[in-house]
Amino acid sequence: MVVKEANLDIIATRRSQYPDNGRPEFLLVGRSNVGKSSFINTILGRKNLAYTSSKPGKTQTLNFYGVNDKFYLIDVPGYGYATVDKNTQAKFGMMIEEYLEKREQLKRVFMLVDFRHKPTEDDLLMYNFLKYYNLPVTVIATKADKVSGSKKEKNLKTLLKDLDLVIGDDLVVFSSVTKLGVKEVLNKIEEIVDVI
Ligand SMILES: Nc1nc2c(ncn2[C@@H]2O[C@H](COP(=O)(O)OP(=O)(O)O)[C@@H](O)[C@H]2O)c(=O)[nH]1
Ligand SMILES: [Mg+2]
Repeated sequence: MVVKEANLDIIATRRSQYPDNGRPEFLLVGRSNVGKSSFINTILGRKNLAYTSSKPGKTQTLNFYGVNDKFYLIDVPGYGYATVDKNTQAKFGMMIEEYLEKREQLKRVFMLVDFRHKPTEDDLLMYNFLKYYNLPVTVIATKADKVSGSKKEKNLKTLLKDLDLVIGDDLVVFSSVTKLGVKEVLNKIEEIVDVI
């Protein structure tokens, strides 16, 4: 797939604000700093489309990035599973549940985890939460460039064992620095978008 066009089309907090053109959607979830914005910029081949920063942001919104007038990638900036206060967490929970509950356009979730570490309690909770909604998941193991050769296999084993993926779910080892995994992700998206 060649990314010809990519724009931040819609910023939403409520269902009434979501796009209504029926295009397939892919949601990104993951702790703050895991590399969600970098993932968007990298797979779309844009330097600064999605805002990246080492500081978690404050606004909790669903950001719909329209690609080639064919599908949306959705980023949820400013959310760190456990790092925000209870009130913010509750608001986020409602926003994401409102979205997940009934969204036929949602075709697959990209769940980002840090390849350098064991999945956190929050990562495991999020995976189970997504399974509760029966959503197909591709786990993206980010920052692979920071994992040395000898550790790669060990970390991969730990991830697969701890997450215990259901049939149909899969995992892509990814790096925004070396672009490892970019083609694999784009092919996955293309496969889904093209059959619709
Ligand atoms: N080495 C390396 N750093 C990364 C990678 N992806 C993201 N980062 C860095 O991790 C930090 C957080 O990334 P960001 O995309 O803003 O994470 P977000 O909060 O999940 O959107 C930034 O300093 C990025 O440059 C990667 O694949 N490799
Ligand atoms: Mg971000």
